[in-house]
Amino acid sequence: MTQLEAAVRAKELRDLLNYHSRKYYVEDSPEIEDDEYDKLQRELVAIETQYPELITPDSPTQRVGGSVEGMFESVVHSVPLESLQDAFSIEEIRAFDSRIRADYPDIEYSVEPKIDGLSVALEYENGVFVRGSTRGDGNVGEDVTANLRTVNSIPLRLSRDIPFIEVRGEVYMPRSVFAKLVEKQDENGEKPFKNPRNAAAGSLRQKNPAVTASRGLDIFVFNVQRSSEEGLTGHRQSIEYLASLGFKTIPFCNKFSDIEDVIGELKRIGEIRPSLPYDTDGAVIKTDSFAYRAEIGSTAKFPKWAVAFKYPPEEKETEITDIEVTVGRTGVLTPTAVFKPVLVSGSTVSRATLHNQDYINEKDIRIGDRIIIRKAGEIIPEVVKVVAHSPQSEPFKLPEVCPSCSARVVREEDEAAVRCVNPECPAQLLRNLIHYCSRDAMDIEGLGEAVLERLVNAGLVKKISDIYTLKKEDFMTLEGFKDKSSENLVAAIENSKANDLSKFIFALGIRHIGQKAGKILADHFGSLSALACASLEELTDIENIGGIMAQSVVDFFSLEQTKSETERLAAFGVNMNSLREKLDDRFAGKTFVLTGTLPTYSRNEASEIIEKFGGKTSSSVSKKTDFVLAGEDAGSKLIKAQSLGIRIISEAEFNEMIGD
Ligand code: 0OX
Repeated sequence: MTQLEAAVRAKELRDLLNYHSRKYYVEDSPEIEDDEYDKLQRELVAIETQYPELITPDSPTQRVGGSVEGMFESVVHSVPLESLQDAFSIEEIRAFDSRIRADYPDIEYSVEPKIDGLSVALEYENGVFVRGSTRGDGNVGEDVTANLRTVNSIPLRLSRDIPFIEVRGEVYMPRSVFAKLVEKQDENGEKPFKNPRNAAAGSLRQKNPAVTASRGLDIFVFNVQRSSEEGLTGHRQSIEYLASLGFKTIPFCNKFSDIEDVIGELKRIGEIRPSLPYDTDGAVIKTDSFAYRAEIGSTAKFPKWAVAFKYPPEEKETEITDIEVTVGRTGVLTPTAVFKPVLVSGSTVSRATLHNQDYINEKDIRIGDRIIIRKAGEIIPEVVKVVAHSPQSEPFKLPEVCPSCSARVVREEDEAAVRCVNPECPAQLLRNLIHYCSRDAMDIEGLGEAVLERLVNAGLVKKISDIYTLKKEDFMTLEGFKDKSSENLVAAIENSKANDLSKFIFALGIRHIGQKAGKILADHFGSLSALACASLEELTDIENIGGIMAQSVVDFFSLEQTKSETERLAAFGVNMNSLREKLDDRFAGKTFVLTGTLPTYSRNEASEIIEKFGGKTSSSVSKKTDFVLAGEDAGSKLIKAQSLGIRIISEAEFNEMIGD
């Protein structure tokens, strides 16, 4: 393809992808299947990789990129993002109407939900998204363009290339996304976000846009702040105009002239609120006519032509009957309050997570307490506060031993979670087994999640070392296994015994000890027995082994279960000594970055060779990179290396360097 042909096709693909992205994310009415979309996207990526000069800021391939260094830049809003005065009763709404109606008897109001997220301003030049900022104090916000670009429902290009427009919208995290995020945070022992609003705020202020991209944020646009196009006379009309430009606009925005109808609409929105997939913290009543808005004006703080009606949060009182503690797949102990069932925000609830010990302490939650319950984000039951302790109650403490395996639990510094780190803990067994057998660990081909799950369910594997007791006949009892496949598996298990110590250390699944740390520890200690009796000081003295890693190693090897399990593994013949030979130091002080698919080496194989010659590998290209070893389909790393003038080598050149 010539560059000209590529440019034409790239433009065609961008328009197509932008159109389908709008159909999917904004209008919720996709016209093509996901894999068709992916195919188009891949074609565009291929063209842009070959001709990086063809990349445009509105390209759908450019949603994630460019991390923020230091502070976010300030943005002065040329039209302030005003806030709203609140009303907590219908009387206040009637009073608001009376004040306006005295001067404007033919007043019309639009009513829309008030989305509980963060206000942002989005600026477009010639139809292309150029800047996005937070509301801040209404006059000065922060430039979060790179993060807003990752929000799929924000168009990178409008449906018409109008010279200039700035709009305002509310970025939010859908409730379902929030629920999954909190579950993951609990599982990882991180402090969970309190509600979808905080989660959205935290996600929008990330320094790395890839993190924001993973957070599933969404937006509703509800205002034209300023525009090079004129002629809009009212709010409802402007919402339709915004939708025609490709924005996802605020839903349920209706116009009424009678205040009783406005009140009816407030009731209606109040009823559907619990079932909406996002949080709302009220409904906004706005004077629809822009001419009237200008006449009515604003106070120093708020527009006088609008008001936010706040719905009272639904809260119920009940009694905690128990606090249950469960162990998750990552070993975190999670307490859950069990209480007498109550109906809140449309459904009956009887349990609420208490997250961790700090959360329990902060609210002093105990068994037998009278408590107030509400739904955070209208979906997740939450203990708001304790009304009264029962007379004989005592502060609740998480158990000191794992409820699943009775091993002593640990709480790491700076962590909210208490964890069971016993490798044999049944609650974590499957996860540990999957990790142990995985490619970068003991690399037992054929022992993947599905087979391991069946072995565990059949009672054939109760701990990692049981893998080495498995015989051909054991596999034959599982459905789908024949003579040959069973023999292959037994052989793969046998082969794994000869792995290098670094792989074995990584395979043990010690928290915070990844592949790289596994190698460092193997190189330093040379044997598992030496590592097992290393002190905290000895560990922290090693370059690249931090305090958290060191403590984790010490905790792991102090468990009785670790001792018996590693002894059993050694008895089965699993190698526990370092086999890594250092060839020579030709790559000493050199850093390599691997990208794309190499013709013959896997990434791990290439990294191992580099390390055997004393070099290092890194996952990102920077000025410190010495070589980028690039294979087929190399993407952004290759482009970055080119722009930094870093030497790019092929596998063939690499082989020459190592004297293959
Ligand atoms: C919302 C929301 C916020 C425009 C002028 C004053 C307030 N959170 O959903 N603000 C406004 O209106 C601005 N409308 C909304 N729907």
